[in-house]
Amino acid sequence: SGKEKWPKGEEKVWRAGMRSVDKNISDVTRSVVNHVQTSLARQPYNLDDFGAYQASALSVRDNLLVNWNETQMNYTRKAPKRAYYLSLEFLMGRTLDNALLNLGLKDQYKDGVKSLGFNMEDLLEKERDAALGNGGLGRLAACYLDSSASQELPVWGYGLRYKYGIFQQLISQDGEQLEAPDPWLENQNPWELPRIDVTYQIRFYGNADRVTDGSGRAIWQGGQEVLAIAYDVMIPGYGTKTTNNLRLWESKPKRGFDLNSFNAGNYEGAVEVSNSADAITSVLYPNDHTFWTAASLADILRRFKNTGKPIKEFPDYIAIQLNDTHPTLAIPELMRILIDEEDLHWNQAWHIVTNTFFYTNHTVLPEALEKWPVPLLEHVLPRHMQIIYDIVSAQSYIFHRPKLISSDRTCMVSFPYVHPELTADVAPFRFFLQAVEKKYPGDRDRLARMSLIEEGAPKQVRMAFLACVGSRKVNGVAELHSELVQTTILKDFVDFDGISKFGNVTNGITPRRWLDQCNPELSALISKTLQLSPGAWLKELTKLEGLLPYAESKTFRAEWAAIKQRNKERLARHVEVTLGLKVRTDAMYDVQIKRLHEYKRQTLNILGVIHRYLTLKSLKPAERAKANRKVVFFAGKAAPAYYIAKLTIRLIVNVARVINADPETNEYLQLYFLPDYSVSLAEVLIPASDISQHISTAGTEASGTSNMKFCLNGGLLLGTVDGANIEIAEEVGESNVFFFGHLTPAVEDLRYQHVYHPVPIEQKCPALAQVLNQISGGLFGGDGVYEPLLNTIRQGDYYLLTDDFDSYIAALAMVDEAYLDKEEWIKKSIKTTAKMGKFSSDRAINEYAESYWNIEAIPVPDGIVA
Ligand code: 73E
Repeated sequence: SGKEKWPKGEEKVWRAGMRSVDKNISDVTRSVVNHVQTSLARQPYNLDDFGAYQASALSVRDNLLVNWNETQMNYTRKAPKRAYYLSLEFLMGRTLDNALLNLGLKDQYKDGVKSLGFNMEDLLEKERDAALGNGGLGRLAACYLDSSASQELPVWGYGLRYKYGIFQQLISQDGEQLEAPDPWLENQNPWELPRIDVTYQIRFYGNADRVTDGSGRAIWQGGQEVLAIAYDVMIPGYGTKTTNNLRLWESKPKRGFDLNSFNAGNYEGAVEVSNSADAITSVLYPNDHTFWTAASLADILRRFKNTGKPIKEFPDYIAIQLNDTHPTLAIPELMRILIDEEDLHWNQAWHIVTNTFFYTNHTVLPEALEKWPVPLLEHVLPRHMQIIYDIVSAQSYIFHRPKLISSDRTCMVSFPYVHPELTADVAPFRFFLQAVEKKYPGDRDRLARMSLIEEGAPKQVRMAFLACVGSRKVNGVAELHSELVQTTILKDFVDFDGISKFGNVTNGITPRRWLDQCNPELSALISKTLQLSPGAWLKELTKLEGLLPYAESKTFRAEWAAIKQRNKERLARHVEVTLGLKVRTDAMYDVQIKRLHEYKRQTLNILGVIHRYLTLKSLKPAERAKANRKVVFFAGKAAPAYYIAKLTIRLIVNVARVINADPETNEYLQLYFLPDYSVSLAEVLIPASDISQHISTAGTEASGTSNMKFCLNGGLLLGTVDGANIEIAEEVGESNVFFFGHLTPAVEDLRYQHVYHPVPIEQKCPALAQVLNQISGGLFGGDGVYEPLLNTIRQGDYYLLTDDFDSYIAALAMVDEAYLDKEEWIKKSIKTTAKMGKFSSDRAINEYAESYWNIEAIPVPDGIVA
């Protein structure tokens, strides 16, 4: 009829697609048309971009499913050792483009949707990010899934199917962060498969009564049960059939279950949850945590039992990686299953557990180390708390077993956490504790320091200690960080267990998403230059070294620079479309994008911007005209309750308003805070950057992973000697990075000086004092609102801004100077990309597979797996 409009007039193709046997139509086109008709029940006319995206996604999903089924069948048949990655966060971002890349179907689908009147790039933009995480830790999990599948490793992820992703960030008139919910599932999610056949019942509350037969068992009953339902997300490997699984759990009330009181949980009020500064939001609800760890373990156990192997072989077939302490309750949960349900002896169970789990620590910041109140655990998970008490006791027993033989069995010592009902089998440790005391006479501090349970009101379980004693190995995420783990927070455990339990796996990033997908032009130039197919270097990233000689080629440098320029223009277009702001593209792009946190020192950056602004203002026009033109970008979310972080955002936004409106300087300096930072926004920002900032106080940023992403895309690094910055500099050469600031060993002493020998800022750092005074004086408005933020620097200055400011400004000046020599700069950029091979998550995941999990690649054979 007259009103019905076929998309861009491609009526013939649509009609052919609808007749399923037309030979002139590609399979892709036919499949998309078919999904429009059947899955979406829509008519081709008036189909919008979103509908076309949905149909394309469902069509791609069909391809994934074939591979997914074959992969799982192959695993079942071969029954290899498998690894499971337990993480509370998976920051997946968008899927369609990644799935097409990994399947090798990008061109087919681009052409397919084009023949139906659509542009693939527009369709990709219709997908919502899966933002089930906060930042680096969750994105790391996503990169590791990509690499596991690409390396054909039998690895599954387990996590939670949150109804809402991380909040959407809005910026108010005043420049304040506002939070809106992210109902990401609202439009249905074509990438998940509900598995109503895979469900488990998970218990909470109730009573756990020890059986007095000396077996260590207990009977846990009563309380309430909640249903865990599995949703599977397919994880395709790049250039391989292997398609792994990410299983996310949804909770559903059992009939008669009062979900409201479950969620509101009176336990919340029962104990004050300590989340000082709420720095990194870990929501300390043990019901969430156990609910999914328990479901995951039940699922893992069921799969293991299907192989028919005896339970004692569990660790030969299963490795479980704990992504930080959030899933640590898996340790007492597996103990519970083995003792109470599988009838194993306590020691046998402990042997299995401590050979199954592996723990990755992601932070040494004391306020971010999880502690759970004992009364809360006792209430919600009485049996788990009992087991934790038993571990506390057995911990010392196991550590000191050799000495037990000679210990004198007559005298009982009182140890703070000997459970009175401890079973006979575990009891020997009581005698042994005397030996501990003998070994460290008077060193009750050590016992208290190492106990899984911290004294206080209330007592709290130290989750990092529990994860450590319950795991076979413990690792940090960059060399410096791993060393700090071993010499600070877990030092006593290194003394007890020996250093061989502790290791390092430096983080990595997937070059598929973080180069090929986000920077297609650069990827194409690299393939052309190396004369390799993308697959040949994207899976062997050290091949990038082949670019080094081309740094000397003027034509290559020109191509390299032109791509950077077009990426700046792409970013500028994005800012114009989304925010209506015009960004100049003939300038250096300086980017800092990450969660807002005092230790990451976005404040140092904004104070540096203000300093630059004041300096520009003080110059005569002729002098100013010589200045390097620069656009500074910030993006990042602050935890909703993190007051100082939110103030920092407010300051950045209001400084931007003043600076961008100043006709005297805005040719030389522009500043933007891009709201609602996400994986997808990072994909536009990173390829456009000339320089990015990673400027944490030395010793505070465990690794950082965006530093790797920028460098891989030819952006240079301005940073402190911290986290993975150090290893990046080792690879690319110190002459190609801009380092500044005090080093980790100096930090403690500097903090001491701040407290005991404070020097007024005017004296210590006049340039900084001037900047602070301008803010206080109202140059950026705010009527004094910034004082609490400024006072963190004036008083105490825990993150050492007053110590590092001058060297920071000097480093920025060196960046400007280096940028003046464009050809040299591009050389640095090329050399940086060329030396980033180490930071592929393929390398990292292979280290876990070989040195931790002891698993091997299980390729899916050609042909149908029977
Ligand atoms: O340095 C980053 C690191 O690159 C670190 O801060 C981050 O993990 C990244 C990946 O290893 C991290 N996130 C958390 N702790 N460290 C965290 C803690 C509690 C809740 C959520 C995230």
